[in-house]
Amino acid sequence: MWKVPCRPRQDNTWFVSYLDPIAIHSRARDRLPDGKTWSGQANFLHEVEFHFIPNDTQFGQQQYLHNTGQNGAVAGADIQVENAWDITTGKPEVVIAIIDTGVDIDHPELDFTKGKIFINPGESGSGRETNGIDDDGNGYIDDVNGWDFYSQDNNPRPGLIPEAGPAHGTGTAGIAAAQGNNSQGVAGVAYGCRILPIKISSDGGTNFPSDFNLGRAIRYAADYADVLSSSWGGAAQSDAVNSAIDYATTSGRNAKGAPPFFSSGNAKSWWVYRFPINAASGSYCLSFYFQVGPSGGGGPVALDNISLLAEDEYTYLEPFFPRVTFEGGIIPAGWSVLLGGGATRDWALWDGTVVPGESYIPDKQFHGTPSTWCLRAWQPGSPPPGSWAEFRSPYMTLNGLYWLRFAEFNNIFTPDAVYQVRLLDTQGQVVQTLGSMKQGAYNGNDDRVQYPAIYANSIAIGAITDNDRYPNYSRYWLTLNPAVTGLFCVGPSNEGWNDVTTLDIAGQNGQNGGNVRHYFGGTSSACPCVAGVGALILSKNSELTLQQLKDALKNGCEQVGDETYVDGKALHYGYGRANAYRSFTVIRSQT
Ligand SMILES: [Ca+2]
Ligand SMILES: [Ca+2]
Ligand SMILES: [Ca+2]
Ligand SMILES: [Ca+2]
Repeated sequence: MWKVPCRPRQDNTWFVSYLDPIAIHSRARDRLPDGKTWSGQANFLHEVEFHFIPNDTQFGQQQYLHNTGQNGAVAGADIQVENAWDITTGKPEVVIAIIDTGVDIDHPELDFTKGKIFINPGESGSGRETNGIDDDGNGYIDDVNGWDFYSQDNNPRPGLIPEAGPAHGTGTAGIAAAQGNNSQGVAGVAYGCRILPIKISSDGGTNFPSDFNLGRAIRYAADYADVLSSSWGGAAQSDAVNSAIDYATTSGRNAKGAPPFFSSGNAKSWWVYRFPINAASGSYCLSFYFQVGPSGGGGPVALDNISLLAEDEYTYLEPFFPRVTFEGGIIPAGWSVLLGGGATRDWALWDGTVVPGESYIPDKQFHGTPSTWCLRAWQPGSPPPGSWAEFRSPYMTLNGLYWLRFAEFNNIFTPDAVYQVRLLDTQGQVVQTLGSMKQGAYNGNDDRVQYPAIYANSIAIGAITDNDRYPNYSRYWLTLNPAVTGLFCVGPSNEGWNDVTTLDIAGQNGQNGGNVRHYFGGTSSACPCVAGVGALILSKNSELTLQQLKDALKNGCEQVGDETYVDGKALHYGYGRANAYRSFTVIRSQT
């Protein structure tokens, strides 16, 4: 007899139990309505541990998704998405608006012809895409795949020029939903979901529309998308933008409320640089060269965590594998300090102790590392104009393309000071200036969450490194409204041991000549990462209200990082690091 004809599912799969397994096929046929066919298979019970790993060629470099401890990162410091993917990789009905510099919808990983991009049903079919008529009467002509709110046209693509600026939106879109498990490139967090590209910049990625048009962009996103991801900010408060955010949270998703994720903004003192090296076969050394300019004055600079990466922009190489950290107060063997022009104490080891009388100090160590020591160039009093200090690596054999990666702090405040990284030949001559550090990169202590992330109805997303440390750039301060916290939660990003690998504009355009980039990060990266988690949660349960979605995100967060959580929150991390699988577990218990 039938024990239980149970678990009918929408896809016409039934789970049945029968005491006589031999007879199950004939009995099942007997009970089917006319015209229906039957196929069945045994359902063996066994212990399984799911860990779906997609076949994307660079998935192993996406430590923000699956952190195995790459290059010194902390295993597990990720959003635990591979476990969530066993339940859903995102549904195409769930749409993520990427409000940014435009999205490369011709990219093979975001291909609008292959269902990766939202299609406006009111502007598609029967030639409505290109008839020059606003067929759906929404105020936008032929808006079939998003809208450009800067140029006011229906082309949401970025500027196609070989520069990194326009590639920002393709990078954020890739983190959220690059096509996964397609044997190429990367996998997005919610790669089964679709992207709605909302362009809010000029082709160069540098100019932005009026507050009025920013408001229209957010309202448009709220009308068609389930999740809004905005990796921008810094302007003054605006009623147009505030009311659009309110509109998303109240009218979005058929009045269930669409989550408006905003990056908290980047600030502060330490930076990770990458400079390209292009060397003909030979022996070279690196020089970090700092010279006080003719107008005098200096300001402290500091240096830490020097690595050499392969041409692939990811693999750490000898001769200082994985990195020079100065830990224990030791200058590594073979490195040397040269002084000249009257300099007396530049490029010395420093343990982070505040030096009395200094008006400008690197106020914090490089938080992305467990490091205490760094190398620091600073001279008390008035260093003589023209005095210089050089920190030289040992000689090494190079041949071809490499990347030099290092962490740097500087507060050089005179425009004529020189702070460069150089490649020297065996005669000590400069054969290539790899790059210059920007003057005054240190920008004070304004760590406040930027607007619009700071707005009460926004969801502000900060960043955490791949070793669960505060990355120093991630803005976190509380809002002026004590009832509202500055930061909701954090997503894994750069300034630990690895940067963020995501999509680049396809081909020669964008940050590099390929389809993928390896040097992305900031809160710009953390925001679409968490927005992707939000899209996965809504793919699992589309009925959640905005508040339920926020609760699922919040209760899934891991309380990680190097500080104490009070009432569930930490100053630099909000509710903690987003975790897709834990949020799924929370929803299971909620529903
Ligand atoms: Ca229209
Ligand atoms: Ca039309
Ligand atoms: Ca892929
Ligand atoms: Ca490219």
